[in-house]
Amino acid sequence: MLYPIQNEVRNRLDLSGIWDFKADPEGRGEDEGWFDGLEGARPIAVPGSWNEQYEDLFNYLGLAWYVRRAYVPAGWRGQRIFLRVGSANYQGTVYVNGERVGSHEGGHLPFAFEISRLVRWDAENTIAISVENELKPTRVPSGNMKSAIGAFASFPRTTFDFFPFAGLHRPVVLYSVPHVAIDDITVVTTIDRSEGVVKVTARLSEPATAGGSLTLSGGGTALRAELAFEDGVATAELRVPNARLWSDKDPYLYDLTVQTADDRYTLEVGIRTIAVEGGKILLNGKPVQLNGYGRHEDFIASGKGLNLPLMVKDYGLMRWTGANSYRTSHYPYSEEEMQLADREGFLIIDEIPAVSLQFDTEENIAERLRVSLQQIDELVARDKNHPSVVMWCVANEPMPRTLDLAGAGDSGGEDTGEAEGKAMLETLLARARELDPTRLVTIVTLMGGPQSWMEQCDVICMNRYWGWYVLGGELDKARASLEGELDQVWAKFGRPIIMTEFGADTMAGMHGHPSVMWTEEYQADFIRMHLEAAAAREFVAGMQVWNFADFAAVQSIMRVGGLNMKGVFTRTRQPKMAAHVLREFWARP
Ligand code: GCB
Repeated sequence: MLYPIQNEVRNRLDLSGIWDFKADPEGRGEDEGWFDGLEGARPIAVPGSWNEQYEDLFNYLGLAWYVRRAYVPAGWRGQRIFLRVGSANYQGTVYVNGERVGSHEGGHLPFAFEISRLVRWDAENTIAISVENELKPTRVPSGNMKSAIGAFASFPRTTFDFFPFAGLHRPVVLYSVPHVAIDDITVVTTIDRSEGVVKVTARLSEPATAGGSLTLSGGGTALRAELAFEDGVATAELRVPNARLWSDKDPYLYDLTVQTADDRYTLEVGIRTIAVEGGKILLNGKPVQLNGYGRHEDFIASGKGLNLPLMVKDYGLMRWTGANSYRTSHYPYSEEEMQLADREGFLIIDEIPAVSLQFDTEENIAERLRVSLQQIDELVARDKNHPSVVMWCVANEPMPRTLDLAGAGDSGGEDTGEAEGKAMLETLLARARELDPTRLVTIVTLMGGPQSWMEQCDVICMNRYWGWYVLGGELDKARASLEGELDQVWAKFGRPIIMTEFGADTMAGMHGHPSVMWTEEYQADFIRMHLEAAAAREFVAGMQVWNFADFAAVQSIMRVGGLNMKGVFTRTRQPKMAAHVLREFWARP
């Protein structure tokens, strides 16, 4: 799943822009041939969520159609042509010139179909994509669960705390490659004293025997190795003397080019290692702290749609607070985000959309396992070459049937689903580790959840809300509970701990002296308390505040105006007092 690029042998045409759009609540489109064009269509922006573009579509999660026409440039003739969708949430189906080409499920990862035989060279081509985002118990993440009925029910009925935005959220691109193309590249870097070792495996689109070359350039270095493809696969190793290592402080990138007789692909490569030793995470053999945020792809009008100016601005704001890290809570972010993270030196915990996994019936669990494994496969395939990605996260807050919030470590004899949960979660961790033994793997755990679910994690990632959902308003007691729990978990596992979430809803502009819940003062005190508790513990390897910015959640009595207000910044990116506290801790000269 190489990112489509433009060079002298590859082409790329971005179809972002205004498309025709029509909702299809009765599912008539396929029978009525909507893929040929939409009657009574309205204009819609791609990328973007439909929910934020039209008021009547705000809560619409059913089927909808996107259509546009495009020429394929004549210069692409003789090459293989693909249509690639960056993200269609949740299920996308592609039609070209009236023919159904294929479908993809899972809302946050790219998919591409070859359309060479369908392309018209002498006329415009009609490209249609239907997208459907129904909430279902078997999907990942799940919705419309029976258990969600009751006082804490939300609308729409998600199992997760963010708005289920729908649509084409990332660019749709046409691209072309030579007949025998470079299909995949895997880069693994290690360090041998002052040398950087770059091991590359390249795969062709055919099991051919062929020659090729590999070059690495940057910082005055230019290295070359021969590639001998057998059965379409070749490997080579380059040793970079006095390598300039990639890190959060110096995110140096080399250019790596794979060249074959017909094709050429260049990607940016950072030489770095990531490991764990005792209570420390080691980047290039040296301890590093992952300070930053849990985030969301979320903004007014664009919804979950790729928003490049916002992305650049957010990196600037994160840096301004001194952050060097974030988690792609709770789904894979755009490829453009990952590229920027490589460039800007952010350390990423890369997460699949397995948020709030529940362990109810055997059939549901089996289906969610299948989808989650698919998402791990696709995520690792997409992101494996990004130096910024240091850890795979295979689940956020899997849910036992009952919670042990007092932390007593027992559930009073009730069946919490611990065994089923453990089996599924360990299968997910094992898959990520098998696909990529060079990175760390983790599960982000829920307050009061079974500790046995952490056993196979390289890093213990904990979401904790001492002082908010538990002991709200009592920060002194909250601190004692937090410290007690951190010390207990460290004593038990002896592994680095990252607090992947801690936060307090805060209404920007609301003040209190003394500070009370929802005021800016309370959030500032809450965050200070957590950072102090962490600073006193060497085994705490990272602190990620929930959340970077206020974001759209679902409607419930917990979410004022449908927003989760735990942002350090407002949804329009103005700092709350807490931002200055973070600067004090993280951005000190
Ligand atoms: C959590 C979830 C996150 C929620 C957050 C909250 O534990 O992982 O998705 O938004 O709590 O604010 O309640």
